[in-house]
Amino acid sequence: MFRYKLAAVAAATAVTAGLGLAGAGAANAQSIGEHKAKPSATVKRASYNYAHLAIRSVGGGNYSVTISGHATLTSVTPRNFSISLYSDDTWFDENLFDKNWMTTFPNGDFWTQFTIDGDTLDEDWGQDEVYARAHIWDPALGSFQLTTNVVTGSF
Ligand SMILES: [Ca+2]
Ligand SMILES: [Ca+2]
Repeated sequence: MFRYKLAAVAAATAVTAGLGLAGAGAANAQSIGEHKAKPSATVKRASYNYAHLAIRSVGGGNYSVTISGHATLTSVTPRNFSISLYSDDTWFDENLFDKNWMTTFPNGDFWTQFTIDGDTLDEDWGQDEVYARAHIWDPALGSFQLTTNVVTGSF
């Protein structure tokens, strides 16, 4: 009973505001509503996206490659995450390796690890520069890419 009365009062107030101060009343109601609908945690989560590449020798001319990061997503769908490794070069960044159809964690974090031979990473005479891109899919945002740091080595 009490709730019904409150709702009726609120509705009457909204109508009065709408009739009396159409512009200001509507704007105030909207900004208050938005403030309540977006807790600060959501805003913080939206403020960072990143991808990180690490490469370490595991012996026998092989290397362990790890790509990790975070993507701010509206929702997580299966197979929403792929990666590509590239050589960092002056004229043409060659695609060295792909790993497709992985899925991010529910919070948008992602992580993948694989072992690759040094010949694949040996993209230059002398020193090699390798980076990765994470390809992310979101049903509302579409597809986007996050580029990692460049790892330098003699692979
Ligand atoms: Ca290079
Ligand atoms: Ca090389």
